[in-house]
Amino acid sequence: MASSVEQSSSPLRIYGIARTRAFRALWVAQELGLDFEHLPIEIGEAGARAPEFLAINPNGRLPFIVDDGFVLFESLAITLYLAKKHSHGKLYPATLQDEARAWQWSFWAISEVDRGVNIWSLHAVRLPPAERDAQKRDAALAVLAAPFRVLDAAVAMQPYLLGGDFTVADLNVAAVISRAVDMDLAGVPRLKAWLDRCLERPAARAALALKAQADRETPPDVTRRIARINRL
Ligand SMILES: N[C@@H](CCC(=O)N[C@@H](CS)C(=O)NCC(=O)O)C(=O)O
Repeated sequence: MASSVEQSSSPLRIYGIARTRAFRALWVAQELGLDFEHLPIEIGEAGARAPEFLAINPNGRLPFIVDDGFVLFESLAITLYLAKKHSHGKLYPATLQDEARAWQWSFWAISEVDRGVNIWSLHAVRLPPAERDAQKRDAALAVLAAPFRVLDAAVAMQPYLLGGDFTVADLNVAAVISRAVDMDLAGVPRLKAWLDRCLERPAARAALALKAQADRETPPDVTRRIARINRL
């Protein structure tokens, strides 16, 4: 059943600091040119797990949105919902089959690559060098090798996942693996070219700038907490 909260002055509120999976919601909102309010709350007790936010999203995780009183959590459900609401037949596919393929790639991204990319980025880039675990980093790369080959092949003969046009399928997969831009992707050159194409879009660049700023402002203690809370 849908939950609802009191109406705010903005039609759409996106909760979550841009360093988190809130980046995905921020990207789609920019892509759609929406009027929205960003509430960059943190993870944990001081943020998403504080009583006032648990009352909206009882999972205590980020992101979540409130859209005209309609509450939604799960980052890729949010992108699919907003794309379908505001761009049916364009960013959101028009046909039943293409819609199903957008779901397919979204579920694929969450189940096949989301955790691996996060573990890799923490232990290759985001934790202080002395605290990075090379075994975890290499194990994550090993897990990602097969799905990355699948993605590389999917964009070998066409510029985007569903064909000639950028859709929410591309946005979801590229957002999930966006931190892979720091990886050596020489072995999957078509994936790399596709990822660059997606992340060079003005809306992606705007959301990436928020993410980069949040990364820069994140103290090491918070990064350690992220690794601990999310068991990465
Ligand atoms: N599958 C969820 C995952 C949400 C999630 O794990 N969010 C992280 C931040 S990126 C979080 O809130 N972690 C802190 C916690 O679990 O307390 C989604 O895609 O929205």
